[in-house]
Amino acid sequence: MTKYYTLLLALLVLSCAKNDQPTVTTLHQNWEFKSAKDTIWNSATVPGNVYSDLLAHDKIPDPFVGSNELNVQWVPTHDWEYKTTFTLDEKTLKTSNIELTFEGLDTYADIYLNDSLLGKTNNAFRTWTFDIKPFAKKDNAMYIRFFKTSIHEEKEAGKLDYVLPPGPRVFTRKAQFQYGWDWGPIVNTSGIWKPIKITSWNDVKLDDVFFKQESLTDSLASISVEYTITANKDEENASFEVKNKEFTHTVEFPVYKGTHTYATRIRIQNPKRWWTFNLGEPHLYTFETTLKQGNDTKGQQNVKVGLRTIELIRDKDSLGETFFFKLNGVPVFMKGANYIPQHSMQNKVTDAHYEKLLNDTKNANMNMLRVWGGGIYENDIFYELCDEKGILVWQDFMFACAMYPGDKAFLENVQQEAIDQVKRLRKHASLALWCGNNENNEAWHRWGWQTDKTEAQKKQIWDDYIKVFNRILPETVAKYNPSIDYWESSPSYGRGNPKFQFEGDAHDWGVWHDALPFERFEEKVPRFMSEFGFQSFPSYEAIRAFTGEDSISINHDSYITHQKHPRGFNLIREYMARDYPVPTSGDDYVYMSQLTQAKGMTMGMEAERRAMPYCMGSLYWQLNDCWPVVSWSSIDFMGNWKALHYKAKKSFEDVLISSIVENDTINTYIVSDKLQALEGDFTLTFLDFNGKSILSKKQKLTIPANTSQLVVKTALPDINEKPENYVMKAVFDYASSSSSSSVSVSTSSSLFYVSRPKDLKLPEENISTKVNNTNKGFSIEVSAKTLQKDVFLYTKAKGHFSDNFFDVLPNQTVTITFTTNAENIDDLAFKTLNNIKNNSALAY
Ligand code: BMA
Repeated sequence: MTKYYTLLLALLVLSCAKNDQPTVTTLHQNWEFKSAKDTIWNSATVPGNVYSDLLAHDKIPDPFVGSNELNVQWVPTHDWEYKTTFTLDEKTLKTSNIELTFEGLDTYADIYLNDSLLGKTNNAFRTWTFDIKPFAKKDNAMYIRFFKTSIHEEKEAGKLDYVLPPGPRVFTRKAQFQYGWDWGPIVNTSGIWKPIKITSWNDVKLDDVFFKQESLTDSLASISVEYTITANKDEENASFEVKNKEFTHTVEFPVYKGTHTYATRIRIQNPKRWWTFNLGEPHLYTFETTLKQGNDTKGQQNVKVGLRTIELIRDKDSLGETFFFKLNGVPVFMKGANYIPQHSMQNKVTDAHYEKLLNDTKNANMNMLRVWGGGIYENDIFYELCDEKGILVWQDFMFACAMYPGDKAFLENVQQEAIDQVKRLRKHASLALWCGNNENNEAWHRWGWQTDKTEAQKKQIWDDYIKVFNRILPETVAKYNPSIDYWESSPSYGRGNPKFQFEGDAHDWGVWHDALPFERFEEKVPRFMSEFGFQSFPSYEAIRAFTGEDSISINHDSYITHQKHPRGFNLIREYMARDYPVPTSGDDYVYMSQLTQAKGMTMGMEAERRAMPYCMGSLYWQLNDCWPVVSWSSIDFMGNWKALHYKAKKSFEDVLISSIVENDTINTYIVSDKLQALEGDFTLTFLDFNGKSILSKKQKLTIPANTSQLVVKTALPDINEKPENYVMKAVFDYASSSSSSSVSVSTSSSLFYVSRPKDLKLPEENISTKVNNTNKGFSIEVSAKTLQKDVFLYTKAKGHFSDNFFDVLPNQTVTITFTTNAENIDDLAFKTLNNIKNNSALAY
């Protein structure tokens, strides 16, 4: 009988349980926009920005095509107005709280609801929430006026008796690259660039949940679950539940009026750690958290949590100071690149773009990206995908190459921005470092910015720097995200200070900006290279996109805007001529520029990896583009891999065979990021270009875990052939020594040429290709009787080659897949270094 009543009671209680969570709706419909100087309203897309709205109505030409960028510069000289109408139903109007949240407004905006001024905004990186209960009606009208940034910038500049370098952008908290960069157009957007939400709720609301890892050992993880609640009044009883597959943890607690953060502790026995994908599994726990009052659910959030420790280790040593990351206690060499925004108009970046770019990152064996400080704090999806894929993130605060103001209003604004962003991003297992800024410190001390300033002005500017980067930002990180290290500025030293080689992180622009030979990368290896780069032309597709012409031109008018670096073309040519034939035709030249970039950059990556543990990071400049352009990127705006991305994939493999000629000797290294020792057979074969073996060596090797080791020395005279006539093939067949129960053998290999590519006596091109259909596109068999160097396959069909810019050894067949939706690739063509003729007289 008692059982029966208990069951009945339980059913009764359950049937009374109600879902009383806040109602959240987006406010993205019916928007219209116009210039404040205009009278006619046109439809607008929200989230969006004024450029994409103008484009949609053919009011501006596409700024990415030709030199149109120059013709759209009137846009930020106007104020822009946006408006919409919306209705609220009875139920919403009856709730005790109605809030309006803008996740991002770009930038200076006055917001009106039903003719009442709700508020003014001045920071595109902050979230703005307004209580709209007093203004809300059944039928509502919203109006936002965005003021041109120059109004504020001129006003603030006028308050100072000095000019803050490099110019007005320092006064406005928005993406700095939109004022123009040496790879990006001036597209100074304004508008509602992130979602708008209306949230209505009664009594209590669950605002936020943060799983703060307190301690982590192999046997136990202790986590403080911090949950933030807003309540209209003190409430007696509420409960907070944390649930996953293994357990349910519930706490009862009284709720206090206002917004407060409460905490409860959970423990996980034998926790599974989160690792980067190359060292383990990026394991994420999923928790369901629920706020209840009685039986009513007041809020619910599902949270993914990765358990790991990550530390930046800076220890003084005999040479300087270390700079490396320990993940779960293990020193990890960071391989990766610098990431910039994917589009000048952020609303055009879809989830699919994030997915593709981060897959491309992982596929190139990169375990870290640096989110560079001149762009944006990325959208949640970026970090969620990094968590899932096991890619670490070095996160800059959004300050770059500038000296910023230090007045009270600016500092308060920055403070709030930092709180918003740190609280949002601290939830991600991928987050490895907070860095104050990009190159501000370096710029102030070495870019001649102090010359026109008085002592008092210099003091003021530097004091203001200290306030932001040595006080506000590190204190915010220490308060809200104490488990993550803060680094004041990247780099610690630029190439102008000899210390760059011995301590901290380095941006070495000796190659490129100082036109030093690529060998510089081998001569001066720093502790952690956080930027180094070299430009190339993008894909034919990207070039066609901005020239509007089918033939591939390297001297079209549109390069006035699509090559932003004043000496860019000269530098590309100068370096090309050092190593490669300088071709006559545009399409050959583009191909050669990509090979030049890939050669120099991989020389850097491999020198840095060979130098581990002295050097523990190689992040090149730059992963991607924000428009079609000649730049330092390895993936162009259309998503095509340049030669660099294919070759970086190889140079970043966990087990790398890398060689260098020193004192007439080829020194061959094996660099292993694996956490187990490796054992196997190592073979070196020197082949002439017809396939004849000149010299061959074989030996057994054991490579300790996580190390770089010189394994073979080969004196050049012993090879008994001129270097322009042979290639060295190295193969390491290995098993990891701890995996004896299920021994799986892996192979690493590399090809190495002693001569510069232009000096090689390559045979004539003799490639044959065979194309077959597959279920995802095509497979292409590439065969040759003699050595074919840097074979580049291309077609107008949109798709991805599994490998490209590869060498085919004599009598070898290489099978490449081309993933595409295209029905045919009848136009498939190839280039090879073997048939490119030098024309050093080429003018462009
Ligand atoms: C680095 C970056 C960028 C710039 C790049 C190439 O210093 O931080 O500012 O685009 O150099 O010049």
